[in-house]
Amino acid sequence: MSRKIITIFSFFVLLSFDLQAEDGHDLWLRGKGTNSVNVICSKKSPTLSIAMQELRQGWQGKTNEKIELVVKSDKAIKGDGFRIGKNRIQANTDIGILYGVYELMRRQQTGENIYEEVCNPSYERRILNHWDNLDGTIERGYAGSSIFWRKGKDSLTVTYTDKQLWQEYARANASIGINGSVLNNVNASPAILTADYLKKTKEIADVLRPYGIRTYLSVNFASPQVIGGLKTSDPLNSEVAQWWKNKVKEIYSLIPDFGGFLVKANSEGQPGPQDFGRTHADGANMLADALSPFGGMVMWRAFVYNPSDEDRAKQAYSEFMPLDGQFRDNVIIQVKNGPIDFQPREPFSPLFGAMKKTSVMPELQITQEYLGQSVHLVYLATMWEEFLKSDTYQEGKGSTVACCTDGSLFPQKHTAIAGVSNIGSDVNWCGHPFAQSNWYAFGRLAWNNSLSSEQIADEWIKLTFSDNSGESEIDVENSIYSPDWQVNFLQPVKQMMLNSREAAVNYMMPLGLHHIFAADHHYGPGPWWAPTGVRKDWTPPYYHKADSIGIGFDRTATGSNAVSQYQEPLQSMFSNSQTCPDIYLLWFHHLPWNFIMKDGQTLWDELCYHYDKGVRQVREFQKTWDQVQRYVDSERFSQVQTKLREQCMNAQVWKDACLLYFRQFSKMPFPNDMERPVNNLEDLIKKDEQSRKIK
Ligand code: GCV
Repeated sequence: MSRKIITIFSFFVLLSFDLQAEDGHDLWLRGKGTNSVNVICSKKSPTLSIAMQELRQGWQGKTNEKIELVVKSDKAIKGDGFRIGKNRIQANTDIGILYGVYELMRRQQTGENIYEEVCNPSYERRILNHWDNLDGTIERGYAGSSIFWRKGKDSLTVTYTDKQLWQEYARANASIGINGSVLNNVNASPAILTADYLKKTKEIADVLRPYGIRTYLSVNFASPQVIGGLKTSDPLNSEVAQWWKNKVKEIYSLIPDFGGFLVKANSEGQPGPQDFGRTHADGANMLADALSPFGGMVMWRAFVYNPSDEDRAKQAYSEFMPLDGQFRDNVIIQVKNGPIDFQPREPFSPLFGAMKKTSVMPELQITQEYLGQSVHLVYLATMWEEFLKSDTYQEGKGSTVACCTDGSLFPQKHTAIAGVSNIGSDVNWCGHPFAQSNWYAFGRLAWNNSLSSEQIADEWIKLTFSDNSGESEIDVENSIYSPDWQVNFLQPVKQMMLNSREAAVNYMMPLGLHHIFAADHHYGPGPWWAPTGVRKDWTPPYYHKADSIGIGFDRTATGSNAVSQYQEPLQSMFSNSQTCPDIYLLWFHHLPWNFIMKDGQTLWDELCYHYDKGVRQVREFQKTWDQVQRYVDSERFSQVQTKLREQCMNAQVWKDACLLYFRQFSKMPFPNDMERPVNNLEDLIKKDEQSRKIK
């Protein structure tokens, strides 16, 4: 029987039998080899053994084909990059070979062309930040508990099962090019630097190493006092500096390839150099000096803001710009994508491209703290693509955030990108089957920051949902998926993913609104929440500023003047309500309810239509998903179906809560053709208060 006939036959078999249930644990690495392969490699190492094993167990090329793995330097290949061809992978490093193997296998499975090509990474360091606490909880984690730490007397033991899970974790990361893991929360317990925890860190590092993953730790700036018994943690005190040097030496004696420290200092109650009258540069440089003899890095976060009169969106820039050029070479400033805090949409942080004499790295949030957590289907690559392609204009047109951070525009000593992980102990790692796509997309963009969100979604769907082990959908000879599968599954699911972030923006906070979440949990709406005694910059009215005149935060020269932190022509474009893009309108402007938008609608009507559209978009996602049922195993199908139902109810609550609340100020009617709210504002407020009491 020819392959094509088998494919068609299998397709009908597929229609009549349920696909095998899948728990999602295998992520995008479900492909099984169908053919044998002859792998030749003259060098030996643990990493190369993994590369050979991966090829043998996953080969989907022609049977008995020969493939050569060659570790040999080549000027065209940078860092851990590789040269890929049908029968040969060449790299400067062993890990480069492993990356090449994963690339080759991905292409075999997705039917992408394989021709001779050099693939180099956009960033030297591609890092996951785990906000895992040492008691096993995860700050902003929605997929179970930590895979590294746990509570109680067993917290420091390491079992065979632990090691197996860490290995699976490492493999998944390596398959998408991630090469670093920060193992603990940025709100760091000083205990992480005690001997027992360092011993456990070494055990983790030993498992991650063959997969090319370096281990990093978040550190608490007050550690010299808390665990070292010193009277101060002043970075300019010689005893303090010596304490850190000794600690770093101890770490490297256990973990020779240790990556370095991540530091949250003088932010949200964390200690830092300013507690001793010193600057962020003083603090970062002291740690950098301790790490530098061993090749370690300091990733110093710019997420700083205080309850002052200055607009929160301006504070990181005000704090860090004057320090540009004062940091050691092995310090890199880690900046969140937007100036506030991982909102569904923010303009890029003005620090990107502005700090020209300092290495700067983007921090993205993979875990969906503000995007429906593990309930809402929101594919984040579209947001990250928008961010990376944002033009800062810092060196003229085309100075995108990507170029400003990957070393192509400024001679950054180091380049890096971080993503706050969405991984936990849940069997499918991420809680929502589609949240896996965000982990995947982060890795792919960190490797190649010019990839499109569409291409990444395409790859991910093929790897995650096709039944390629049974040849039922792939014509192996031509590596092409059946037209039916492409038209009726791949296309609609991809479209749903690509629309999902904009849908969330629509039903949560359209037109540049931001941070109108219910307090603490950041899940549902809470535009009303402003109890007395709470920091103003932690309450939604600080951000939406709705009143009888209008809505939005005036960040033009008549307001906080945050626009002045952007380069021209952005400054002028954002300042003028006629030229400011609609997506950022209420981020930069406080506008009257009857302000006329570019499409001729009033601002109030436009707001209503956006909320309404968001709800309708999720209803469409439900229909799309129901229509693809026959292509998905029942376990994952019903999981997603149930979550979409909840997302739809949540979207309705978002719309009703925000519109009913804002209408108290606008006093304008809902547009005639808009679906009416189905909830009462008083009930929604009461429910929100009750949920806080239960907590
Ligand atoms: C780890 C936000 C989150 C906090 C987080 C903080 C940060 O404020 O809500 O949970 O703390 O960002 O990035 O440091």
